[in-house]
Amino acid sequence: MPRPVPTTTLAGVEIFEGYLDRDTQEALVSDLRDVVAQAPLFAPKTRFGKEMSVRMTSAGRYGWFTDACGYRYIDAHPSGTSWPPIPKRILGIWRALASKEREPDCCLINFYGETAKMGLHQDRDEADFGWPVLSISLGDEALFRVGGTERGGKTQSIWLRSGDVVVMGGAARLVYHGIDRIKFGTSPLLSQGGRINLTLRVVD
Ligand code: MD6
Ligand code: FE
Repeated sequence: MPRPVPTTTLAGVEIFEGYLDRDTQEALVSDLRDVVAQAPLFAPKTRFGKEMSVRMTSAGRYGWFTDACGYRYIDAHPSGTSWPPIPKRILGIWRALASKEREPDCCLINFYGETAKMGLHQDRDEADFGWPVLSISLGDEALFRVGGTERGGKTQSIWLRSGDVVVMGGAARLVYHGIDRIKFGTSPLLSQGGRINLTLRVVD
């Protein structure tokens, strides 16, 4: 299969709008319920001591974590249990759009409730920026802001919807990006509302 063409490109960030159909989205939610049953969502604190508004957990060899010691990858859930494997269906999306050469080491799962957001950041806790980062949006719409590789540059925004996939690679691997807000209740996928974002990365 040739690689699909992005429907939109924003500062080099590729967006595949509507890439996942509704059945696939539902199957992913079911996969994630199994992951969260083994590795429950938690609300991490940044190194500044502030609790993040998203709740998170991970699957894979590594999970992303933050506390007073800073941002890093850790090899077990904070409870001590190992991170569950990344569901096969998620690896298939990575293979189709990100890389057939290597599988991701981490699938970070972020859950956004009604008031959650994510400040502008770069994904730079990985060893090799030659590998892309892929993200999957499920549930409510979210306003995604993309800037350049320097903080304070001009930014552009796009609404991400359930089933959209984003790939940040090449010259766009280190662009600043964040979620300004979600539009709660805009998707029927999650019965209680909210949004899930999955980010897949090669870590080391
Ligand atoms: C989000 N996304 O969509 C936040 N990071 O909730 C990210 O932080 C992100 O979409 C790296 C690559 C793609 C992304
Ligand atoms: Fe990110």
